Amino acid sequence: MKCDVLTLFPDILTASLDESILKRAREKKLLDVKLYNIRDFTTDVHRTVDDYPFGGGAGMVFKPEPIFKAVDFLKEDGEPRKVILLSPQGKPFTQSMAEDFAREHRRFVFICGRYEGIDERVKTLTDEEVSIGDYVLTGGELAALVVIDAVTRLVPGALGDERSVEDESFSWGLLDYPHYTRPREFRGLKVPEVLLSGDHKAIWRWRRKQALQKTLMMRPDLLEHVEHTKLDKEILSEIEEE
Ligand code: 9D3
Repeated sequence: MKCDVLTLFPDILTASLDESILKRAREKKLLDVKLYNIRDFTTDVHRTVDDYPFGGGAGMVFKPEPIFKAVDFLKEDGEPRKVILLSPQGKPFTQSMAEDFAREHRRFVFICGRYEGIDERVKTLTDEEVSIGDYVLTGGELAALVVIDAVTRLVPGALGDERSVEDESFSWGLLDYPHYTRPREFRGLKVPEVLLSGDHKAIWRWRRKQALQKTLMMRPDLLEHVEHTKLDKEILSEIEEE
């Protein structure tokens, strides 16, 4: 996957790209991220990227010209790409969008907004407008990083252990079950006996029950999309009785 990121603050992304899974994916050439400072695409002596809003009001608006120049420059090589604008008005990013991005697209341009907004005409350059959730950030950089992170770990070979992707809470459609490692007892807190039993069927059932319980408590909305097996229904009625 190749990502070009257009931003006024490229340094916000560098530390994350230089650690852990993203770093390794880059070393393995599974991920190639290029950061471009939008200010480098200005043409005036003051390197202006914002201006007052037509119609009045508080705050500044991101000017269209430097963003158009940057996107034109990136498109010079003629390779197909998906242009994504990160914005609070965008479609909420989900795991299923991450899966679509990982499957369908080799190459992305992320445009990170700042200020109160971005000149609306920039949207004629974009294929998608994406938000990462209903809270207010200071700009699109962290959102771009979230999308790059979530998509990269779905690229085959990016995770050391390929099983990890499949095993996850979201592929179950449920929240994860609790995890324990050594020691068996820590500050008086014991690891549940069943996990030490070696009884794999009992362990599987315990984990499924914990996942169902946790999901019912924290995210009942997720359960609407889960198809329950006969065993699930049995576990759920057990939970109801408790
Ligand atoms: C009151 C108007 N505000 C919109 C909610 C103005 C505004 C606030 C923050 C405009 C832009 C921003 C900066 N945020 C992003 O660029 C952003 C974002 C976000 O704030 N939340 C979730 N996802 C995203 S993606 C880009």
